[in-house]
Amino acid sequence: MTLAVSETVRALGNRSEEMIRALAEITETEGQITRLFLSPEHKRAAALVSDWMEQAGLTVSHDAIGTVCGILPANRSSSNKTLLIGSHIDTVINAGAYDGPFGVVAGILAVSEIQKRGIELPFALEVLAFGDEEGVRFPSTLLSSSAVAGVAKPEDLEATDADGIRLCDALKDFGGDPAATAKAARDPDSVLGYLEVHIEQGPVLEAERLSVGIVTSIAGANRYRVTLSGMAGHAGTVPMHLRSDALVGAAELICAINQIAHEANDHGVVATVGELSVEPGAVNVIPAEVVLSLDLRAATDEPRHEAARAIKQAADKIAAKHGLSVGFEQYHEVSTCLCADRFQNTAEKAIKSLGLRPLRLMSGAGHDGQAMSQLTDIGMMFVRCQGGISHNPLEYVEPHDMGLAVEALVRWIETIAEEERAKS
Ligand code: HGY
Ligand code: MN
Ligand code: MN
Repeated sequence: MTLAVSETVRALGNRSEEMIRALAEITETEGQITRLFLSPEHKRAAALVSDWMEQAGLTVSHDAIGTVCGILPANRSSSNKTLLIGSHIDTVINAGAYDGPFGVVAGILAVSEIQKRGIELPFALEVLAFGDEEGVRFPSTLLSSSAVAGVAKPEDLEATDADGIRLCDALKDFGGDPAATAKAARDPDSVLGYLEVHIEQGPVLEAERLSVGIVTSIAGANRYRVTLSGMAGHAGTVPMHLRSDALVGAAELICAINQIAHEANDHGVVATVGELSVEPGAVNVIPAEVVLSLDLRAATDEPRHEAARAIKQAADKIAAKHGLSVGFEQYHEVSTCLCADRFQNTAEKAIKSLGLRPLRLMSGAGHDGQAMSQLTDIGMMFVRCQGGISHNPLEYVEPHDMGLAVEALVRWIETIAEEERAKS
């Protein structure tokens, strides 16, 4: 890498870190990062991202579901197509600073660099900052990107959060327009593709001592709400063999889920119970009802379906043993999603032009690309994160790696432009 390039990479990395830190300040809870969909914090983050997009020379708009869109028209338009670049600005609870935001920051900085360098593109560029990728506030996920992809369903807007607030009402308060979400959908013929730069959220790049990598596919996933219902009773008077204790059943089910995933680990099956509620939740009352969340994923679809079947069979056995009823409400399913060869290959060229080894790897984490793949071809590039830690305040990305990822994104876009010009 020449001195000039490494100077540019350093500056891009430092600017990325400044922008990441500015976004990290916007949180509902002092001392941690929590920024949920359609919250006041989401609104403030969207306003900050809009400012950055305007400073980068983009024409900014907000779609009906709150996505911030910044367009750079083609300067020599031989096609009426737009290359979309995006990621999300919502977070999990007590999150890291980079999961999502870095993809938006990288897109803005890359588009700014392309203009600074006078790079001519035969297509327009548009940076998108999605507000509902994590799906933590409402039982939905990938809703903003699904709206852009034209696959969001009206019933998705009826979901309610833990306070009983309907998504459509929260969207109105946010300044969005539930009745117009269909208008957020893009015409597939107007889109060249969708690129996303994201932290790896896993240990591979660090183990391979690489700053960036090329994503081959994104693991499919199911999300469920599982309800076990038993019988409330007096903790002092009901003998153990006469109880229908929903929490004991839930505890056995959680261990069974864990065991099933361990046994199918060769297929990349992972299962997580992240939420649990107990009713009535009193020290001297036998638990009557437990609701737990289940997040189930695998490298390919069949092992995930197989694990789901095994978990439901185990649940039925445990429910029968404890005199409980058990119900699985699936509220999300997305199949394994492939990144287009043309975007993997152009990403490889871009990474090689930086003198870096181009490693290809799958993503166990979900991304907006899963929704966007229903609109257009997608490509993803990963950047190394320390210890592979994510969904954790310890999440950290070296500024140098961020600078390299932004420079790689600029070259990725240039390589795609060369390919497009060669076609015409
Ligand atoms: O859950 C995921 O994989 C993503 O972080 N939303
Ligand atoms: Mn993410
Ligand atoms: Mn995430």
